[in-house]
Amino acid sequence: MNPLHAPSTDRPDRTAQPDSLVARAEADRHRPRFHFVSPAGWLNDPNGLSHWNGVYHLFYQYNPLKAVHSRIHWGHATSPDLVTWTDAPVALVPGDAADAPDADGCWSGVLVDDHGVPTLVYSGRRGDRELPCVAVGSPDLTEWVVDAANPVIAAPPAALELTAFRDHCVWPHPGGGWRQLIGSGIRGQGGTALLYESPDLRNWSYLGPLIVGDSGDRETTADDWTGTMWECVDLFRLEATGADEEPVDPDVLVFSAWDDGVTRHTLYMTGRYNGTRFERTAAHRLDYGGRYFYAPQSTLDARGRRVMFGWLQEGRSDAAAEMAGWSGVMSLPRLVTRAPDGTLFQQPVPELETLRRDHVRLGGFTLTGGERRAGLTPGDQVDVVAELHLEPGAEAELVVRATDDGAERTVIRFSRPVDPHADVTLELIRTASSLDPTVDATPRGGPIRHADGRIHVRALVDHSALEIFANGQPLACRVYPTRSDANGVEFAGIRGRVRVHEAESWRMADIWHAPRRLWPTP
Ligand code: DQQ
Repeated sequence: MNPLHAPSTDRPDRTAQPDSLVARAEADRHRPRFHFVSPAGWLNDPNGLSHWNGVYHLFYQYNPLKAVHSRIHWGHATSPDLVTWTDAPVALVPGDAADAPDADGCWSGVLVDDHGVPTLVYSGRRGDRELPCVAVGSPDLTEWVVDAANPVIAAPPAALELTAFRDHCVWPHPGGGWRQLIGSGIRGQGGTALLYESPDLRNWSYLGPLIVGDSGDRETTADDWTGTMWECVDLFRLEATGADEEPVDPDVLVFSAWDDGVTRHTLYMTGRYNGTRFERTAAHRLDYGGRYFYAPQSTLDARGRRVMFGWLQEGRSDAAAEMAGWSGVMSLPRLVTRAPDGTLFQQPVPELETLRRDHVRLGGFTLTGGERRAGLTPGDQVDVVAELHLEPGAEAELVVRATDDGAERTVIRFSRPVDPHADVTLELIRTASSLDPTVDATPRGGPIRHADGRIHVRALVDHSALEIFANGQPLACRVYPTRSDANGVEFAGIRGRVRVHEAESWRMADIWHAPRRLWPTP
């Protein structure tokens, strides 16, 4: 049937797939209830993120057959509000014919509005090669037909020795036509984003590398190492909030640093896109969870907000995920703005507050070394917000998913150095998060900007998914407590004096109510 392989609703095997995989996934206590997850099977990157005719569309890398990364499809869900989601039919299915350009998978890509025609640009995988492909959608975005001319770029630029060539960022060029970035890496140099132009999304001319990283400028173990290939490049303009003048570095280039099959972490550069090159000002870590917030994609919604999702990878073994029947969590949608220092400021979209239930508020209190304070909503599905003030030299913890005896506890620690001008350090300590010795317990963390030791912290706990925001700096991670009573939430003073001005918490409501299908119908 290829190269024009049919829209997903006509494929013969889809209803035959046992929805018992869904039942298995739903039975897993580690499965989040207010984050987006696939019906079952495997989920990785967000794709095609868009706000189309007032509806948010989230596509994602999906294997409905098994919780393993293999023969990837594009799952699809819609939302009126970024909170609740309705499954839509699987959008892209790997081509049937052995020589189809996407016979071995429909890898990551984007959705663009081609003069009213919804159009996907994605990486078709065949063998161990990925090449750009295009698919055109019905007006309601539920049916997709791949282009007869796929792949629309026959090969990577011949003059370059590349480590990989995949993932797309596509935007309309102000002068007409389109521009595209494809993630790549130049052997012996570093990651890169290759720039192309096209009049029609089908015929592309190579313009050159937008910017090339230097994989030799850091230890390969550094948490800001730029890797040997950049996956899922995302270029967008973000004006400084409230600034009168245009900033010198209005543009942001997000990429996921990859190395020889290993997903390392996500970074971003601030700078200026001048039409052919990206003039970089600075580079930063996007999320202190490292690989736990990977391959993000963002879109501008109708309200002019930059909304971003990322993939929260698993922290348990492949075998454990496969046994559970599902793998991969989509992050909560984040609003991305600029902090006054030019770095990104990230916070969950305010719409998520509609899920809050059973409010508990603790008035101000002071913690000194050794003191503990409980009283917030316990649970494996909670939203906790606190305003802390750490004096120089002080250290305090917010502990979540804790058993009464402390056998399991996940510790979010803030330490302020004695030097009052130094950053506060955020650490996520997972050594006691789980009694299961096979789950990842490596530490995560990073520096937090602050004014006089003030930290606004928000921790969203959703079973195995944990997202922390401290003064707009995020840390996403995964935890797998084994005990059903690992629900406690408390503050602990470690040293010095810490004032908690206010602390609040809520139980978060489920977003999933109706049974889900591996192959959703319209
Ligand atoms: N995941 C996709 C690729 C991308 C990677 C494959 C990033 O397109 O480079 O599922 O996680």
